Amino acid sequence: MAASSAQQAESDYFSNEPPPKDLQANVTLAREFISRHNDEGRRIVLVTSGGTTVPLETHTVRYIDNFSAGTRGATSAEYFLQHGYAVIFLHRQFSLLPYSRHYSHNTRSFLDYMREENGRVVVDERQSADMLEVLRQYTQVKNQGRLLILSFVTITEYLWDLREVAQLMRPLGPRAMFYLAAAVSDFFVPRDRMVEHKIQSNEEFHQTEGGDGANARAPAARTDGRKLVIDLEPVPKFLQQLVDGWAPEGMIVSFKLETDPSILVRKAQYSLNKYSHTLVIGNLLLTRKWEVVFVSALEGEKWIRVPQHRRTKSFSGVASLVGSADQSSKDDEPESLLE
Ligand code: PAZ
Repeated sequence: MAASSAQQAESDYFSNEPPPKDLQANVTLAREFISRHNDEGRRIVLVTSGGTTVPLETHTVRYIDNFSAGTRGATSAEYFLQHGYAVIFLHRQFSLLPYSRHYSHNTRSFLDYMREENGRVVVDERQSADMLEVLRQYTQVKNQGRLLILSFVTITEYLWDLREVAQLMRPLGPRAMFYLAAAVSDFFVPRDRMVEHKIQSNEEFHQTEGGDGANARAPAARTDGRKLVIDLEPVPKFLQQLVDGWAPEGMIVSFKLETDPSILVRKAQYSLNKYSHTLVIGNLLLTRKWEVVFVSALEGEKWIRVPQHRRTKSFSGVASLVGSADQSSKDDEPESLLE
């Protein structure tokens, strides 16, 4: 049978882009994790979180990145764990992690949570109650081995890990869930168009790469005179493959980020129809911590908002938004979010 264009794009991508060095180690960990929780009849969710980078050079000095801090993914992972799931947390290295996110990546040092008493380090009383709650949840999850943390940096590492883990989850059938909150680059530099060494700004040191004579394609990121020219290629759309090829029975929740409110719902609906996911959650860059729109075949369009008085900086878990926030129809006027 002839390969479909999606299968062809997949095979081209994965034969051109080398796997990450830690892929086999990740696969071994994921296989053991999935099989253990499958034997115990537990639901397993793969949460992706944080942004992918697009390296411009093989020995990478420069890369393109995006805004994502991993707040949505890390927060949602905690709620899945609270609801009994086993979680594979595939995140951008050094982005926020479940539980430790409460004490990292903010302007306070973790040392501010402690003080010295009789030559020993103790937790400051003012922090103790909150920290105890987080510590209890974390310890329970750790003792039960319900959280597996894997990491990626580049778009290619992300896609390799996603594909391998999704295929390992296939035997779970409908007990597998994919919660795709990572901000994944739409464009990249293919390996065969990537310069090896640091791109030089000084014309005297410009590289003369591109080997194959007249057939050589120009590097995707290169200097032209004193300008830096970046000419990226589209990342093949693998979301359909997730449904059709890698984990056809799993529940797939994907996110759609936009900055223009007038196209958000349309874009989410487009993704829903095109990729046949169970649910697409739309959000806007500026308001993503307070409101999201659920778009599904079953329920159409449903806005979920955190009430004004509960809007704190760290709130970002859709799983908890579902449980406790106002649920209003699309006709409701969003509250001002930039107070
Ligand atoms: O990581 P974060 O909490 O800062 O942001 C979360 C988010 C906006 C990346 C996520 O909710 C999302 O929309 N992910 C998909 C992005 C996309 O359209 O590719």
